Amino acid sequence: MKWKILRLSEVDSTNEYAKGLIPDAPEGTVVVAKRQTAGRGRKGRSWASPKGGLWMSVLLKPPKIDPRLVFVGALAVADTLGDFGIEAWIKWPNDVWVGNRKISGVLTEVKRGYVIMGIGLNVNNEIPEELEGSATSMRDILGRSVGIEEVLKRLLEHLGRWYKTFLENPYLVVEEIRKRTILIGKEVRVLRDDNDLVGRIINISDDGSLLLDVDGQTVKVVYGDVSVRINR
Ligand code: BT5
Repeated sequence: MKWKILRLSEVDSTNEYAKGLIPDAPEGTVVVAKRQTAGRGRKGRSWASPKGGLWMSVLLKPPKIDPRLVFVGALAVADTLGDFGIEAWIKWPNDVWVGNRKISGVLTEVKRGYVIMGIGLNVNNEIPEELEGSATSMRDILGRSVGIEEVLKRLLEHLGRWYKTFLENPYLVVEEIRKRTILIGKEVRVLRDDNDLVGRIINISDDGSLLLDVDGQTVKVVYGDVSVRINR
């Protein structure tokens, strides 16, 4: 993939900005901002985006829209962290965690055949007080600041590689997600709009959905606006 990087010092949300570039911008356009004033997670949740973090969105134009594309972002982040000696795991469907703290989240949105893939990764930024205990950054883990340009470069390399794999065979991406989620076999609570589900994760199916054992019944949870909490 040939990336074309647009750099902004401040923006409301790189996803919104990238969306505004459709349909004129080519696939591979990357919007990076030093700071977001209205960074978003799923369902309008807010995403803390102070200076020092990596906040970016990438425009992709896959042959068809496939929710498993979000895994491509999560795998690329996990591999980037690995390059810096940080061992990360993926929490289905869109989070990257180090130990029991979230370090990154991926938000994919769709517009006119494009996928806007937003990635937020805590690099050297401060973690806001309300997220202390549940979030971490590369700097917190390594005990030193990290060159953000190096992080971006590696992330785009891994993203290009995983996207290529995805286009060739999306099952390989799901297979890798299975290996890197420590949730399989765990009791979880799946938070949904209508009703929560409590069960044990059996597996992630080939189509990317979560297979849950709820009182002996297999329930399929599709990628969407669900959050998974380990039920302790
Ligand atoms: C996500 O949503 O994890 C997707 C986050 C995507 C952010 C990127 S940054 C570039 C691009 N532009 C945007 O506007 N967004 C994308 P979700 O699964 O809904 O998780 C949101 C939850 O994560 C929040 O409710 C907080 O609990 C937590 N959170 C917020 N900011 C965080 C941070 N900086 N680090 C770790 N956790 C955070």
